[in-house]
Amino acid sequence: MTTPPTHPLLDLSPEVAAALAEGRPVVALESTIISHGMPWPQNAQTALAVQRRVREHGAVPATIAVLGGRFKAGLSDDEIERLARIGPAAVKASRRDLALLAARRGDGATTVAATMIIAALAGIRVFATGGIGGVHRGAASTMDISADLQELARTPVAVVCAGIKSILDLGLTREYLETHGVPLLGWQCDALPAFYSRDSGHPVDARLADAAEAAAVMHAHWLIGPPDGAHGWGPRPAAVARLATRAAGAADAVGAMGSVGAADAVNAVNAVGAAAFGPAPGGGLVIANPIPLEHALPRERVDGAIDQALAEADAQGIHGKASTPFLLARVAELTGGVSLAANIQLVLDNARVAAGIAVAYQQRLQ
Ligand code: PSU
Ligand code: MN
Repeated sequence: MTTPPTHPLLDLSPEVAAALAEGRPVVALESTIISHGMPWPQNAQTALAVQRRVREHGAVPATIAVLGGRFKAGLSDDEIERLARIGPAAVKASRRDLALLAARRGDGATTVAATMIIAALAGIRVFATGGIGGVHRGAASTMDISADLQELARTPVAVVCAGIKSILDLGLTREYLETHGVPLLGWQCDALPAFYSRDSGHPVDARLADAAEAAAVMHAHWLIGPPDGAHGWGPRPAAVARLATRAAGAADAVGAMGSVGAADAVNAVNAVGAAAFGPAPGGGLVIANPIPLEHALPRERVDGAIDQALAEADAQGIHGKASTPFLLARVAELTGGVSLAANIQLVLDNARVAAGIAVAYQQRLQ
């Protein structure tokens, strides 16, 4: 088996590189949640605890950031602590920032969008976070729509989150995802969770029963999605190499006999696709996992803080990339420690669910 070249901008930690090469499950983790999503020192503690949770559930964590212009998948504890200490002074890096950071050898904490890009370049298909960006309230006039949504439309990564925070317009966010063909799936739930609370009053597209079903949907989504050779520069998983070998066998059979069984034909088509394009072309999926019941906050408790934070942002003319971090920080201040504690618990639970899905997806590829 020849190992394809890794991407020129990508650095995998030795642990992540080994896991990917051996076809073991890996879960990507973002770093804007560390720098801009939580205060020091809870941000560093949470980032490390999330990594432990991923390991406890059978996968290898790959925390992602840009350091010295390099796209890092897998950070050391020291690198995580450095980002956590810098906090909001770190560059919040979304898709449009990546090329500049690379060219100028800068450091950046990656948003959901940028983390998806780097995960996909590495060949990582599952990603756990807290909340994704979305369509902001008032977007009809501000046009403030998170680049996370466009990334979900184009980049083949399943994002496990606690739904969508109600600083955003949940109805419009659902419409946007629908337009762009992004499945919005509930993890053992029918209602779209709203981050601190388990039910936003909006539905998901479908309920997932378990990790095997999530893996089956991901697999099918990426068989349907248009092939894109740019994704998957990481070490080629052994499973893909095996599929390619099977495809070669099936092709030989066609040559020798002039015909082939249906199962072999399907395997051959899948394997040729997988071998040529990496295992997973197509766009992303959202898997929304409600905050554990015992940590959920009543909606009324958070709504007042959100309304006040939105009014303050408006009065202070806060917009663009500053908007989401401002709202997150203000809601956290206004609700005291309660929302931060809930935030930590939901991220940990998303890490558990994502690890299970990564294990099931990898088994599916074998
Ligand atoms: N929502 C949260 N917590 C977060 C974020 C969003 O509940 O930490 C962060 C994520 O990194 C997300 C980013 O990708 O904010 C979205 O920023 P923007 O709306 O500027 O795209
Ligand atoms: Mn925005």
